Amino acid sequence: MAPVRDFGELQVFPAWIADGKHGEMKYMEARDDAGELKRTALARVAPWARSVIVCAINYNTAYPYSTQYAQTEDAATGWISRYAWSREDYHDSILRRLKQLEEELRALLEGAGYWVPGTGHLRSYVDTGPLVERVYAKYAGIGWIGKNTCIINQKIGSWLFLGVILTSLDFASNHLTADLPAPDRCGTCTRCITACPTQAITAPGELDARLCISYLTIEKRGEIPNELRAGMGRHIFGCDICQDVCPWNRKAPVASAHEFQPRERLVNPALDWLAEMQPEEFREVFRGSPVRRAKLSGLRRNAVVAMGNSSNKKFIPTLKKLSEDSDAVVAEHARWAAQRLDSDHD
Ligand code: B12
Ligand code: SF4
Ligand code: SF4
Repeated sequence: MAPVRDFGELQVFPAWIADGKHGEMKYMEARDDAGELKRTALARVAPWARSVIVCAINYNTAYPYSTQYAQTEDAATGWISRYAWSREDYHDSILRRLKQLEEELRALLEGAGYWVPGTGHLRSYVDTGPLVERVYAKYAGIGWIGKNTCIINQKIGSWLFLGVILTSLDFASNHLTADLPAPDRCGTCTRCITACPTQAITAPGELDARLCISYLTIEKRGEIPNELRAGMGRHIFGCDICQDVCPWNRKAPVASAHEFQPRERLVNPALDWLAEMQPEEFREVFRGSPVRRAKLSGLRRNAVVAMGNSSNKKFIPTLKKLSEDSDAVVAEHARWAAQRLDSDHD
């Protein structure tokens, strides 16, 4: 639980937007009637809000990390990030859990005489609320904001989804007098910064989304800038590297929830399968999956770039064929990839 406050970290956000570090994620720029960025204007956008209940759930599953696969695999496969191979889109599964919690809380408070039906508010969000979730997670005591910008819990690590319930109840007014927020335990470690293939972590805790593989593979539409393609390696959707290398994830517990378990074939999937996927199969394989956000065109584009980065010359005939694809973006990336493999020396 965190109180609604103008936390110092929130001042980073407007500068981040002004510098254009959000790239093409226009929804991050949403403003209220006064022209303030909605995500840092909670007190104005929801003037009734007094406290934020922040929930975190572990989505780790018992599969090796991408950094381990990269050393052992035969370069014919790619990487769909740990959060996205799940059976259900986390937005749906977390929101369902939050709504259930809302109901239970309402009933509990009503029973105790703290809630009069028809008054007060409880409103749940996953990603889309008028707030920067990680800042509230920090002040709710869930963890510290690591140098990789992720919330890290000392016992669980960072494989966490966050969800928030805004409430008009003043649960948290004295809350910050407790041992919160959690102390920063990154210390002198800089593993995530060093391991990031595209140097997207430009300073401890600061990320330029335009350089981040997660942004490039999930949010970026159309062409991926030429100079960033090689750094994407064999990532198809999202990126886990800055969390894979984090010492706090070395012993991360595994979640048992069914919805976070991988869909068949999505752990380290075959690149040619994805690059040549047709709309019908896309709909079938990714029904209700977060991967749908990239759309078929984006997924195929990413798979083609990964083939180009694979050093696997077996892909050249497929890439030459895809160079003539009716999807102009796929075709252009396939030409780039074929050329890259052609010029690779054995
Ligand atoms: C846009 C977005 C992205 C963008 C931008 C990421 C980013 N770091 O900003 C992209 C597409 C790249 C992305 C990637 C990922 N995302 Co994302 N993303 C979001 C979203 C919707 C908004 C984040 C945001 O506001 N960014 C703007 C920046 C400025 O804010 P911030 O990084 O949170 O930074 C705050 C603090 O770090 C602090 N701060 C920043 N710099 C500094 C510097 C100093 C010195 C200090 C003291 C503080 C400080 O102030 C900032 C706020 O003003 C949130 C959900 C939400 N509504 O909050 C999910 C969210 C952050 N993402 C999440 C996840 C899981 C991921 C990925 C792991 C997915 C993947 N595997 O590919 C990666 C991780 C990449 C990474 N290292 O961050 C989770 C994070 C869970 C966690 N444990 O932290 C969230 C909370 C979604 C959720 N509901 O669970 N994401
Ligand atoms: S998600 Fe990948 S590309 Fe983005 S900051 Fe982390 S390591 Fe770098
Ligand atoms: S890898 Fe090291 S510096 Fe990066 S978030 Fe983890 S502990 Fe912090």
